[in-house]
Amino acid sequence: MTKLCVLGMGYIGLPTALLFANNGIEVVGVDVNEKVVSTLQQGKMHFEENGFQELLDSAMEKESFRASAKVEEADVFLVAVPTPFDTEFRMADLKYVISACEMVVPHLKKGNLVIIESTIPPKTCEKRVRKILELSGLKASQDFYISHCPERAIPGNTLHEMVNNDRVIGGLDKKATELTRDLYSSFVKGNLYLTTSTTAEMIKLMENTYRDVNIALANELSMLAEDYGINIWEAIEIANKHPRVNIHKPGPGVGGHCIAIDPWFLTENANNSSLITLARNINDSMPIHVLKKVKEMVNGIECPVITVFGVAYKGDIADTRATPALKFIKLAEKEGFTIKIYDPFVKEFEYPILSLEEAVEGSDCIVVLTDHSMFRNIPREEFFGKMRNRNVVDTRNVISKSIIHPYI
Ligand code: SAJ
Repeated sequence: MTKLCVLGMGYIGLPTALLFANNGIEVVGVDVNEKVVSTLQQGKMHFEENGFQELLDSAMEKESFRASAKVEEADVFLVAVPTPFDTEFRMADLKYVISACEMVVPHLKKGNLVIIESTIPPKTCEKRVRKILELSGLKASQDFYISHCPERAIPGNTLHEMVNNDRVIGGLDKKATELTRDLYSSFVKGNLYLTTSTTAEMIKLMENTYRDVNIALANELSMLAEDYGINIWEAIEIANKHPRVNIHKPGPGVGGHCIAIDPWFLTENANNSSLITLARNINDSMPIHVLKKVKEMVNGIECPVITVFGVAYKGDIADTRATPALKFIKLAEKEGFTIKIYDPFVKEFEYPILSLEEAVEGSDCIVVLTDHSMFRNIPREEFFGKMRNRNVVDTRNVISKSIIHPYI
């Protein structure tokens, strides 16, 4: 039986480890956070996502998964640690990837395969990862193998996408690519596309940059549409009937740990990247634009109270990482506005989360920042509750027109 050691028991590393463990691989899940390790050792998840607990239960039952604070000898090492964004230099911060690779070095043996799933700038496997692992005295592509297999699953539907999405596998050499393909074939039902490590690194960043640039375009079009006094949502819907047009959705900006960050990993080495940079700046500035609209709505009201609907970075999830709502709230506070928040999914946030009733009581404007589907079904009386002034700014087009008409 192949033995796999997964470094990083987070949103990606843990479900990946559990999928392997449920498909004939012996897995050790390693994390530097002792609390995470002890929670997993007790058979419990340290965060919530659909289907994860069941997968953990079944792997524990099969005795094919165990959590540990220490890396140990294995046939394959899989690195799935975060790659934070270095805000000062606008580049990828590889500290966790580097330290995970350093932890593998003392255990590396001939014939081992090391897979990096973490998102990394092009050439990282070839230059950085290889150099660290060769400190073991072994030679890459001769004694051991390195590949990149970027994750592509969307938060909120992780398990389904991990199993069913096509994947990209890029090795430093052909053998690394083939060994990685054979391993992932154990649970991936989608196609496995084989390429080089640098191409795989580039593909992952291109995918998220494509989305970011397209969202920026949608945001720019929505601001133009406001100037022309037209409904951008209707315009996009009709434009997208064209067989070769797919305009994305405008909104209050881009959040999450991927799309708002990954484009910078591409531009860190480029001289000629003005489009990607411009798109990032447009998306980052959207909370300022939303605040401008709110200010117009509450103009003339003394000490306005603003109710934020949704602080998750996107609909139907509890994740608030890099949410554009936070920037909006901070800017609105600077304006002297009182902020009340309603989010039926989010339990932990920098600001208190209120019930719907409390959040709308005394409010002068509801601003919808997240497209939670349940926002569509709130009855009109509960939606407005005891608001002081019935103003609504819906940045996501989620509130039914029959509710907010004729207020916007
Ligand atoms: N958003 C818009 N308009 C849109 C689409 C999204 O404003 O038309 C906003 C969302 O509200 C959210 C942000 O963009 O704030 C990102 O959301 P998302 O659903 O586009 O993506 P993520 O960050 O949850 O996951 C992405 C996915 N990448 C792509 O779809 C190309 C996922 O497949 C990746 O695995 C993930 O990044 C990752 O880890 O890289």
